[in-house]
Amino acid sequence: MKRRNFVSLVGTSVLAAPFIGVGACASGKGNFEGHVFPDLGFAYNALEPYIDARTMELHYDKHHRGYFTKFMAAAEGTDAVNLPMPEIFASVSKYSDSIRNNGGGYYNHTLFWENLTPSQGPVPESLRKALEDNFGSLDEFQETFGNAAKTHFGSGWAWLVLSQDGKLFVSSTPNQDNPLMDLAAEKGTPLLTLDVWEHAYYLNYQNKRADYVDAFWNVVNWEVVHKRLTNATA
Ligand code: MN3
Repeated sequence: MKRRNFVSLVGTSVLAAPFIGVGACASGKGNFEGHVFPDLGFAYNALEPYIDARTMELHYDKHHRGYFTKFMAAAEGTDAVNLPMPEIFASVSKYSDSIRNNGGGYYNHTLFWENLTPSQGPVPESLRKALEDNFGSLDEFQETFGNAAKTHFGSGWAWLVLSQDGKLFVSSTPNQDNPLMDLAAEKGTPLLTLDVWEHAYYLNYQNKRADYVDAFWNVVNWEVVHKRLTNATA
């Protein structure tokens, strides 16, 4: 069942959309195939013990779906209906707060599920080299990212980002903002993200966000991070 879900996920335009979206500056609108609520790609219990099934079910089927539904309602009657999310985010300050918040919630969770996997492989060599070049070592990158996730005040997201000038950096954003947004303090292409809203971990980890952040490294999909970097630099 897991395998079939995974195959269907990579085979659909739904999952391709965020990858296309990440490189939207180069690919333009031609690849846009509409806003779709994506498949999760693995069973709710697949990430246990690191992320528990109940949290995954609520997070995907209630929180993520809720953002998607509210975004679609907010987008109705505006040009956001026919624009890829990265293009909306590039001028998000011109849209309503609902498009910013719910569009961010829709898109950020899609990126987040994609960069999780129950069957983690090694860090691809060229990704490892990029992380070493920018952070000194893989360990130092993980420490920097982990600290951003652990110390971000309140609800938000931690990010590994590719800047316009080709450098990798770590940032965090409040609420459902992301580095693609014109109003983000530090802008670029997202390569890896971690949701640090309490709904992402509270059932299993309660107030211990740091334990959740440390556990995250066991389920990071390095292949996807590598693919996003490759697509963004192609
Ligand atoms: Mn969330």
